[in-house]
Amino acid sequence: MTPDVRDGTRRASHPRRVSPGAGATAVPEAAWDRTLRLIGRSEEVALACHVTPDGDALGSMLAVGFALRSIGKRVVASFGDRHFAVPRLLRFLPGQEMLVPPAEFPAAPELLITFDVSTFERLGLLRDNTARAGEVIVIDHHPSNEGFGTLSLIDSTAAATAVLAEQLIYRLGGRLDRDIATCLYAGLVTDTGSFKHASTTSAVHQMAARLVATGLRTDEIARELWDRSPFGYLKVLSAALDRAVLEDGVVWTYVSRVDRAAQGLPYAELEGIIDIVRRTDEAEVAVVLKEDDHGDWQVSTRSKGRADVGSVCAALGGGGHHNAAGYTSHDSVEQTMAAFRRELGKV
Ligand SMILES: [Mn+2]
Repeated sequence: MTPDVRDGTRRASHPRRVSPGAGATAVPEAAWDRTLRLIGRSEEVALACHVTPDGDALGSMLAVGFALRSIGKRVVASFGDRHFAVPRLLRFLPGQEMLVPPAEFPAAPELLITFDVSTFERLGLLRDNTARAGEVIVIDHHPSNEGFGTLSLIDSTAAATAVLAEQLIYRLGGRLDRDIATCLYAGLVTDTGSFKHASTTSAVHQMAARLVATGLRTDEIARELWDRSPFGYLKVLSAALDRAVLEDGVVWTYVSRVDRAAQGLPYAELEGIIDIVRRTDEAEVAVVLKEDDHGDWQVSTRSKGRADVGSVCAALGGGGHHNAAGYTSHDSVEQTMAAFRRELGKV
């Protein structure tokens, strides 16, 4: 061991903290460097994630928000939903004081960073703000990402956007504390389906270990994310399962606005239904149509691996991953399923 390592001067001479998983992403070093330069010259950084945010979108955004604040940046964060509200499942996440409704978001941010947003459309009400931004850094892991920004940090091999968010935090000179780790962990467990999906690599578990080491209550996070619902959920789930159809390897069902209204159940509570439907042994593909508050059908799809539902949903105007994807349909349930089957037959 050389003296400069022992007394720490070598470490101190490095311009940035070396991350435990450095080099583990497919993002080119030049893109990281440019990101740090853009952040370095900005006093305020605007952050956006996709509409109806999930744990990965909101968690990644808030985690990076904490790190930016710790290096003295002003941070403003949002997502472009018409009815701006953090989904109930994610209200336990720290850092929500960084959030503002779309109407209070900077009209033309100097620097905007997006999280888990695969298409311009998924910015919702923040599309104009994004179009007018000076620089737009897109941080994402969707293979279908359109690359709508001025700089892309996209790694389709990453299990979650949270993986890239962790890298950015280290490169900013930040370190994991319990708040940051809670946000990143929410992203990691959401997108790996509680470490069940094929994306759950050893690197994922190593990241989880780093996060848990900050003192997270993983049991409490799990209960918040998956193990609680209002009683009305049972009734809506029952109606959805009762009308489930199994045909030619596809299991599908739907939940209408009427179903939800009868139980006073918000749309966001329907998230987990696909996970029950997709367990059907006889089906290779699972589909759940969920009618949102505007009368559109939000179509969630899952594959066990043979069919690429990501391509199917992309062809229908949505996007996602090989085994988990979705899109919006303005047609009836019957027309929506007919169109889905047509596309599924092509892949
Ligand atoms: Mn994600």
